[in-house]
Amino acid sequence: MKFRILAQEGFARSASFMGTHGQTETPCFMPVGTLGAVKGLTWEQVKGMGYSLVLANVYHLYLRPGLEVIEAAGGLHSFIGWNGLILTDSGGFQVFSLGRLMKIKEEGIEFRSHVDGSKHFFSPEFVVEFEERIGVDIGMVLDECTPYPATYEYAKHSMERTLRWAKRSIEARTTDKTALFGIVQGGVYEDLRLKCVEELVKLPFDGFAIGGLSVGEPKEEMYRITRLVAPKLPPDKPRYLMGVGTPEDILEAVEAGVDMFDCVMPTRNARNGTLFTSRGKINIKAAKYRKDFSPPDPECDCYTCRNFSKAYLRHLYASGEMNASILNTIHNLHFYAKLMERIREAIKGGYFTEFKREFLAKYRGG
Ligand code: PRF
Ligand code: ZN
Repeated sequence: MKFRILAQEGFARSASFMGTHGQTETPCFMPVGTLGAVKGLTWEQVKGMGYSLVLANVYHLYLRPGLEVIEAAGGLHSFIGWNGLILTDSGGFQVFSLGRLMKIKEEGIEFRSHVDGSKHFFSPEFVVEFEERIGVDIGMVLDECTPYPATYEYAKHSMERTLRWAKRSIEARTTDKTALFGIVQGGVYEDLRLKCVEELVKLPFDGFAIGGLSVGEPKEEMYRITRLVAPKLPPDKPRYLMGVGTPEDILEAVEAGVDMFDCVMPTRNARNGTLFTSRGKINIKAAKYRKDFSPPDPECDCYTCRNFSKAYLRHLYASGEMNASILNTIHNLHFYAKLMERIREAIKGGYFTEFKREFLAKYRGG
């Protein structure tokens, strides 16, 4: 793994990340392909938008199709037919949100599958082994995403356990083909966050993530913790803000020094008929679009905006056509790709602050 800073403006930076299966420029957004697919799109379309790093999930892939099938296929890349970079989240977060969590023990987490109710156990060592065996470019360690709200005592114990798991994850490593990222927890408590950073950066991780945010806390809390934590992480390693976010969130976090993002929002919203445009979000279901033959975003040059009107997309949605999901997803992921590209250009050109202000004025102004 190689990470090279290309330009910097304040805390914001643009860099190039090189992994086992290719290269990406940061700040970047990772489309969510939890089960080994970005819903509604082919990899050719994903690549065509400029994405070269996607996200998948250990929890889901472990349950279905399972390690045996992925290994027999020759690893995750060959199994899913994607030749770019892959990052897998460790599954801890998904166990908490999806599966029926049974018990968090010092040894690991016990849970029941959301698929068939069967019992399973994840240890930090097993997660690292799984990520190495399926051959992903970046693996995330097993952590506990502290819920919001949480008492100081709970957040402290949970953060300390996440730290002990981080140490065990580092010791479980057997290859540098899979880069390993540590995760900062600590809830909304500044001293816990700082303590977690202090201990975590002593370990030889290839990058660091900020977890436990965007879990229901007010935006200002999320920005406060991001602005506190990001600049304290090693400047020569990538920084990843997990599960974030809206275009506004991304701009705020880039300004604080974050390099990588993932979020279900552009893909999930697309399937619900919500489109991101340069003048804010629109809902394609709205009656006012019945005879609106203009594209979703006149400033967008994606396949959807070049060829189809809001009236047609509304009709597809109302009729339950699968092309509604596909065309909306193409637009939203293109919008996010373009946003990240403009952010990188702005940092390199030294005008990120102005870009942020102008983008938000228009986006919020409608
Ligand atoms: N931990 C992990 N994955 C995550 C999170 C976390 O805290 C979040 C929180 N926004 C999203 N995905 N492992
Ligand atoms: Zn478009």
